[in-house]
Amino acid sequence: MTTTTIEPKPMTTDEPLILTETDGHVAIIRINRPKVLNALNPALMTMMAEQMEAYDRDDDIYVIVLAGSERAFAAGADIADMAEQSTISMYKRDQFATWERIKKIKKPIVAAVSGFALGGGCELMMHCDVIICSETAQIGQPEINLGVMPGAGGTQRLTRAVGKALAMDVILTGRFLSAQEALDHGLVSRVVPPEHFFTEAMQVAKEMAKKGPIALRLAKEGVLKAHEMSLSEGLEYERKLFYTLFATEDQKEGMRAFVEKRKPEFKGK
Ligand code: DAK
Repeated sequence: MTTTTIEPKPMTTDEPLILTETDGHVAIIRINRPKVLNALNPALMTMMAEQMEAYDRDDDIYVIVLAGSERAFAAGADIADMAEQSTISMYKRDQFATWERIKKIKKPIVAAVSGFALGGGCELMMHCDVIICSETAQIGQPEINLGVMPGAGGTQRLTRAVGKALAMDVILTGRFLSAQEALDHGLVSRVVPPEHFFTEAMQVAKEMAKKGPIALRLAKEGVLKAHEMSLSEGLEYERKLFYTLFATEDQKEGMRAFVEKRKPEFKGK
């Protein structure tokens, strides 16, 4: 019997795991492991969480865009990195803590998805708020082919998005959904031709960045609560968020601008 040891692909210091830039009030994070179809290793996930938290604290940033490449948003967690892990080593690494940090980002995140969004890549996509998808996207949770199952929210978020029957189909067979299927079942927000997926995501982010940043954050919080609360609790929660916005200057500005028939100038105050 031959034993194969699988080593994670070496990282060189001249290849940053993520690339970042800003455009006005929009921050862009690009996943950058093209040789392995943007497979997500712990170092990359930690860096992404740190960067998102930094943008979440930055008053000049209103919206975050998360993108991969045209070929792959992310083809999943790094299989080579996980292959020889044990229950105890996975437990000790506690990678879920990093994903929890991404879940807690308050500003809206727009995903620009093209090519593969698989396993952890699909789960990362589902952590985002608005999902702009190329016609070429292939979306799935193929962990079943590796002898495991989704671990970063796939069984929960996919089921809530597309319903039990389709979630079971995708998770138990490992098949990929096309972009159109994902759109038809409410998993993604918009589907556009491949050459436009990033520019469309930027346009959506810039449109959102014209709004009041506090209202954006609280509206995101309200929608996310819909997955966690009963209807009456959620409605009560929404009402409190709504009242809170009347303590902001942006509410006065937004409503006065409407009455005065001019464009509002929101300040995030
Ligand atoms: N990990 C590592 N390397 C990957 C990869 C992945 N997920 N996906 C692709 N690659 C690498 C390939 O090994 C190949 O490397 P070389 O052979 O060139 O060195 C390179 O990317 C190009 O891939 P292919 O040659 O396979 O390209 P094809 O176009 O033929 O196929 C494919 C593309 C996406 C259909 C295929 O690469 C594929 O099936 N990839 C694996 C997809 C998959 O099973 N994804 C789910 C992984 S499990 C957790 C959080 C999350 C998770 C787990 C824990 N915690 C918080 C603890 C999530 C788990 C997963 O995502």
